[in-house]
Amino acid sequence: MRIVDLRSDTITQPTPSMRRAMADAEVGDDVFGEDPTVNRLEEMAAERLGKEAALFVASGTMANMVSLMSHCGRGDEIILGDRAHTFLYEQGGSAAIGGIHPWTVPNQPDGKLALNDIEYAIRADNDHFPRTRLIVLENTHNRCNGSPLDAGYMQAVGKIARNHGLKVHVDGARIFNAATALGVEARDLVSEADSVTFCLSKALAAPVGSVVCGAKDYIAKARRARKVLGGGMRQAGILAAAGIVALTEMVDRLKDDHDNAHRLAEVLTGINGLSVDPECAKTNIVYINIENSDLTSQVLTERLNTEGVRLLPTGPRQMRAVTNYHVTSDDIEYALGVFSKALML
Ligand code: TLP
Repeated sequence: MRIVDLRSDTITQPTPSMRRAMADAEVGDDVFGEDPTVNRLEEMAAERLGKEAALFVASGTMANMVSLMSHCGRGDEIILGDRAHTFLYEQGGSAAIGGIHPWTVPNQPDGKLALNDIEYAIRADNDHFPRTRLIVLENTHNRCNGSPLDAGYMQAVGKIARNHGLKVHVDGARIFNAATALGVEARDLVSEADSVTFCLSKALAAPVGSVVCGAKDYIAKARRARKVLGGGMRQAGILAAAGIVALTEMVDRLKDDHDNAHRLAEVLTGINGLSVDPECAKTNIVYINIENSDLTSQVLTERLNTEGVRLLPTGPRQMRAVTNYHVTSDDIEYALGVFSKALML
């Protein structure tokens, strides 16, 4: 059966060139700092994001955890969006593991935090309060239609942070999607950020891994945090080799994923019983709402799945489609046909 897997871009399999690079990778013990392939990936990543140094870690969740632990001590507070991945989907690790208190402010539909909401959330120096240390942004914003946050906004948040002696962390799991959609370099989006993480294992199709980028002394702290979380990997060059291919060969093709997402949104919005805002499909993520109250996302995704089209239910009447490396424009047309059929049942 034809499969069109739109559940996530995390489902992507390593490309043939990644598999070759992994097989041939020169490796060493990375906890000793002796893995040449990991070192090369870290240098490349730092350069791409305009930072001094970088650290290869196991996952996006670990990248965020390590970053937060390196900025904050126990009892410190972070300001982040109420739809942030770090808040919703990382087991509350910042509090559970780092002792870090989250203050959430509402994410706007485009993934931004209103600047006056950020200002309002910054604590005064008072014995009753935790100490505000960090503002966390997500770019692109997964739960807000995969929206890219533009450089002007990122700079405005950076300015607030500097005025109050705070740091800025960017969960840039899909920062290259943001840069592609906005027609800028990824480094231009994070020039004001003290740390930025990005995922190799999502839209860039590597099998494993994320990278934390920042100043040299910050990355030295992050290396310690990674170790205590059990993330010191040894001959990790096998994985980093795929990451190098991800950075060199997979960034330029992201526009195809965005075009496919836009096409999907554009046609689905015209189908009776569904609502999608094609204006919101700026990167590779599309949220589809079911307007017909008798139909649940569980039932509709099961119907689609019987014809090989896989989506993720994200609410009782909401589903998510994420275009990715394995999905062609032809697959999108096929998926659209399956949607029409499934809604007629
Ligand atoms: N997102 C996954 C799921 O967890 C929802 C997905 O399929 O989109 N930051 C952002 C913005 C993410 O979207 C994700 C993963 C992470 C961090 C965590 O990355 P991993 O899964 O590598 O720990």
